[in-house]
Amino acid sequence: MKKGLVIKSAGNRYKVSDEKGEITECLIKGKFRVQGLRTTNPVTVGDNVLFELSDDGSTGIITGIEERKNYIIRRASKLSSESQIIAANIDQLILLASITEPETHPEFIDRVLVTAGAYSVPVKIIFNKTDIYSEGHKKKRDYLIGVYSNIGYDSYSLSLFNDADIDLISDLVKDRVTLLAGNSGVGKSSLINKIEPSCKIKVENISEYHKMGKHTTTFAEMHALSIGGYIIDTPGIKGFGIIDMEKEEIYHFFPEIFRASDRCRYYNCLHINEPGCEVKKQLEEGLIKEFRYRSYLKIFEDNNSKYR
Ligand SMILES: Nc1nc2c(ncn2[C@@H]2O[C@H](COP(=O)(O)OP(=O)(O)OP(=O)(O)O)[C@@H](O)[C@H]2O)c(=O)[nH]1
Ligand SMILES: [Mg+2]
Ligand SMILES: [Zn+2]
Repeated sequence: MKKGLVIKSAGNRYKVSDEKGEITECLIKGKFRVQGLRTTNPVTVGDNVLFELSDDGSTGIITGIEERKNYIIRRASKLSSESQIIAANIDQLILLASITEPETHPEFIDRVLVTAGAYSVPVKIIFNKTDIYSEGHKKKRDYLIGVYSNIGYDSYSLSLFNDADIDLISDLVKDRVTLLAGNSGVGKSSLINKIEPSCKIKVENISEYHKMGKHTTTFAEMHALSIGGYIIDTPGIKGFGIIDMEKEEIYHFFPEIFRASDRCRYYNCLHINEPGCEVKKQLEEGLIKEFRYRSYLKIFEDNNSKYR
């Protein structure tokens, strides 16, 4: 019996790295269900597992999984109630975003923030590709960074094509397990290649992305960093949805709405159209931003209709 860390999952095959960093291709024995979750993948990247080597030592079978510190999941598909665990045992999530090529919609950012908040994973937001920003793009970036910083999220702006900016990223990821998220084409794989040039992850030219991005990365994969730590590259997360969240809970993960909710007239105010709602008041005063409130409503409505 050996102990290892799952560094890649593709279908029912897993790559497991042992203490020495030796990698074994593993399958799972039987069916095991973890923590009563209905998931399409019982084992995920970042899991600490027990495995047995085959007689010739070339492959392995995963026989057990250690309790997770945390994990992030998404719905397996729009129609399915099953979920897919993206990664486990994460120290932080870095949300890579861009104002252009491709644009990251604030609602996408907010969904990621809510999901990470719900699973107690700290988030940092990085706007990438500043080298191609117009003055208008820069204004928009400054606005968003202002809003998100005020709420309490560490937010940065850089270009992966600028070497000095790579040092900043190294500082952020060193000695930590980082889940890298962001819509397709923002530069997640490029970022890992910059920090760990030996990785050579496939990166597609942006012109090939047909505007919306085409998901060059299809499975989550964990990369060991020589500076210490790991980065998990994920497919440009679509349907990064919030699963199993009560609708009364959603605003808890919009920190500025949560703070305001203290002063709503009703303790169970959902900030939709209740009288004496402090959130609505702060919205009118511009203290809470329209786009954030819209994201809240969207997630609230989705949660009401599709999710349950
Ligand atoms: N101009 C500019 N282009 C960048 C920058 N960073 C990455 N790119 C380009 O953006 C394109 C997409 O990069 P990827 O690293 O494949 O993006 P990804 O986020 O991994 O995409 P998926 O795997 O589809 O989720 C590539 O052509 C990169 O060269 C940057 O700072 N500036
Ligand atoms: Mg990629
Ligand atoms: Zn309210």
